[in-house]
Amino acid sequence: MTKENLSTKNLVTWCPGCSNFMILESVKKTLAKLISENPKEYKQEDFAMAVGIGCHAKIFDYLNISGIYGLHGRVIPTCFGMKLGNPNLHVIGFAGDGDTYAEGMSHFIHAGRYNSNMTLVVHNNQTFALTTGQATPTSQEGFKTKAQVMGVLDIPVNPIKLALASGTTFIARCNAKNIEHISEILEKAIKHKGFSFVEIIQPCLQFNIDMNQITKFTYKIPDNSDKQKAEKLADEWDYNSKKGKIPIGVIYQDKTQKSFEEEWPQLAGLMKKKVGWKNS
Ligand SMILES: Cc1ncc(C[n+]2csc(CCOP(=O)(O)OP(=O)(O)O)c2C)c(N)n1
Repeated sequence: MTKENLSTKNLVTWCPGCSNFMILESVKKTLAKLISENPKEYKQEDFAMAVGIGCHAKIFDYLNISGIYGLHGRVIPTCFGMKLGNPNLHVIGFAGDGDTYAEGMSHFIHAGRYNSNMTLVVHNNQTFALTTGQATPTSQEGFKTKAQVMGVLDIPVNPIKLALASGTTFIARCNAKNIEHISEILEKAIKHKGFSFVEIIQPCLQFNIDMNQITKFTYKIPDNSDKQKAEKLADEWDYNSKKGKIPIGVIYQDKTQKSFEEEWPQLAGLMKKKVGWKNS
């Protein structure tokens, strides 16, 4: 299995220099590694994805795994539906920050509570990029757009804190510019038995160039499983300031909770037999 097997022939239409290229590369690298190293556990045909609507969602056209091009804000319930249909699938959702933290916010909170065994990758460029740069709930204060001409007046939400508060059992943050690091974290997220949330901070070179500067504030942390420490790490960056520190890595992991699929006897039965409903 090579990264080429995971590529498609579709023309890539992201802007030149967009960090979505790096996210795509990291995903291919991770899946190729998992499939090559453990072909019994990880088969290309057992990976499935759902995407939202946005620049991030074009990954659907460039990544050679099955899936559903979803609706804006509905990546999580689409992934959840796939898991209910066949809990043996390795399901990955690719979503935008607008997608996840605006229209999709309630799904994000409940995903933490449900702890379904799937991975959510949020491409957080702090703007609704595809619709030409309006502010999302994680945009920085003062961010001037065509729709927010006075600059954003509201404080950004902190998705890491929300994930912690709603019981998410795997929470990580990455920087889109670091392919090696994303691959390392994504592998851990996919192997995690429960809901894994990987937020990838990325600049939007077209609509939120300001956040291009934040890379210099990022620093790597060792994997953490202490909740109080995770809360402190989450507090280190408020999605606003261009100073201070931005921790990247596994901010919190709890390996003790059962996943949704393990809790439900019907789904646990399908996993034991390694089949979906169709062949049960
Ligand atoms: C239900 C619904 N609401 C709104 C839209 C309009 N819409 C399409 S793409 C988009 C912006 C996407 O922004 P984000 O999720 O942050 O992804 P990005 O483009 O930044 O990757 C919006 C608001 C839509 N297509 N469907």
